Amino acid sequence: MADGTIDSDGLNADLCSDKKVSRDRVDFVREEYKRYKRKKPPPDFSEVIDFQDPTSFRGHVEKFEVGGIHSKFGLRCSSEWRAYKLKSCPGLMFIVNPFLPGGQHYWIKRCMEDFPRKPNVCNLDAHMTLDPEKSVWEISNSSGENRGLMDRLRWVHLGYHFDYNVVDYKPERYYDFPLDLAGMTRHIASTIGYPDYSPEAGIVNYYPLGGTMGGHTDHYESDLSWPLISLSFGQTAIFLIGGATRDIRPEALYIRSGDILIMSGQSRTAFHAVPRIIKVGDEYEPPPCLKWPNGLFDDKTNKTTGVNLDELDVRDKNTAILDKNCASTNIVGGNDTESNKCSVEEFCNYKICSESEHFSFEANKSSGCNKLDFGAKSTRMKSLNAEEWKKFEVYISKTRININVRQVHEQGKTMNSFCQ
Ligand SMILES: O=C(O)CCC(=O)C(=O)O
Repeated sequence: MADGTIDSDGLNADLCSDKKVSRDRVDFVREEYKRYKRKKPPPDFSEVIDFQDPTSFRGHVEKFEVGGIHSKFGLRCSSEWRAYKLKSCPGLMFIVNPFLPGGQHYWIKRCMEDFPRKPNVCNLDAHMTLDPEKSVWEISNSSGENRGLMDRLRWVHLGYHFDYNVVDYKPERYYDFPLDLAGMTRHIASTIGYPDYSPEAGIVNYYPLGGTMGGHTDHYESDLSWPLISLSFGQTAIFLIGGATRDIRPEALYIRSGDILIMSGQSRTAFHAVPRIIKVGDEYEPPPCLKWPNGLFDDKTNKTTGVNLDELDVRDKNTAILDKNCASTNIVGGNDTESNKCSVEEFCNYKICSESEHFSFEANKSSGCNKLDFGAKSTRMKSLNAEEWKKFEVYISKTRININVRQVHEQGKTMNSFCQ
């Protein structure tokens, strides 16, 4: 997380941590940040690396293969991921939207309806006392004086909370890390070579269209050898990634809805920033991959018309576009025939949540830990249907959501091991 959190309307000033660059050295992080933030005249975007068009940036990016035969947590089978490294920044990995149709909808709903609620701490706590029984989303949709509050939400902490006042994590402020998010980020980490990853701390950033995040490094975790996993949904960002010091000129990348960025190795402590959010599509429209009918199908198959969504067999349709070797996850407690027949709405509710419950079972089994339970509360959600999605769609058509997940402690000293 940045010491300077999202800067857009004065709610969170950019307190950009490390501006101490000696006079004779140029602060390229700041220079590039200002360049890409500029409104008039707008910057030239031709140098912004686009992982959707890797051939045009061949000198900068390099494809790498990831193994794996399971499609889990709303993600495609990992052997199908379009995964890249950035040559200038060792350890930085970029996965172009690996979400299955419907997967992004699930995580967006989680970020809007579920994560911004007590006991999680958010930026609004500094300004008001939030109803502990309601999420910010619920308050925002009610008729009271705080109607529209969601537009002022900038960040929410998950799991191990960071305290900006003392600029450190506080062990007494550890709440259950969301089980499903833990499962998904463990799955991602293990796919890229970190099978023992323990997601402990998360920050969900909510960027309005004018939102930015100043240049910073994330170095407060006591063990920096674990990757930072960053998931983005909604509007597109320009993301800057530099090096260990501000006098290394950062490269600019596009991060679009569904993209996953991983900072590991040297890149884990590299300077980075978000100077600009770019509106995609028409005014009240989300990015195409988040429109309800489009979001449920693969654009290659383009089977978006004339299909009864309720009867769609998600797994069959998806396997049609997946590699033949790609097995569907075994769902604990569900018989396979039944899981094959889940409807689109149930995809979120049933598949991802069942996988989370399985994960919780495995996590607890291995740690023998029941007290903190590693976020083992059931995450089963109410059904998400097209009608309900419309409410989320309005918000995501003017917002970028970023979930940033970290392991804080070295292995064996994770929060799991504190619960005796
Ligand atoms: O929004 C992003 O992509 C980056 C967020 C970030 O750098 C942070 O939370 O520290």
